[in-house]
Amino acid sequence: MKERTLTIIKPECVAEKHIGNIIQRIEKAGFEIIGMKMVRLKKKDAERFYLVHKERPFYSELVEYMTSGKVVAMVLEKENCVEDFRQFIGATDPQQAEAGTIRKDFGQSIQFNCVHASDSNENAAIESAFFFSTRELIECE
Ligand code: FUP
Repeated sequence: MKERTLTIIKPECVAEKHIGNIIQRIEKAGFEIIGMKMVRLKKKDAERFYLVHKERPFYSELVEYMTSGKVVAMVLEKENCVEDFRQFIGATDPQQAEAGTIRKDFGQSIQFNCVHASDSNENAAIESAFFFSTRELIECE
């Protein structure tokens, strides 16, 4: 069955003009883009998006970073999408990421790790609704 995931191309990656490269790799890997938008997150939005990390020491830095520039949010669709996309982007820390993954090739550090990806189907639905209304997502089926 097809699943969806939410990904974000993060500020440093947008600033370094990697949007095109990353989208090309995502498409070539078989993920269908069914929603896409560029936004500059407000502080309260980033705080809400990363609320699960509120108690972690890096929370305020993460919020500051994610509001520091434009980001590109996308909803992707594919069989086994959530797990496959996390494999495809590589480990959270780019230094630990496997060769050929997006984070390995474009990430700079555990914070500047170039893309976000949902970690479960449940979070994919929540995160997708954070950025997109239902009518903004293309029905592929
Ligand atoms: P991931 O699901 O791979 O994005 O990783 P986590 O849920 O563990 O972390 C969420 C975000 O917090 C990461 F994208 C980067 C950030 N982070 C830090 O900035 N510092 C850390 O030490 C760990 C994570």
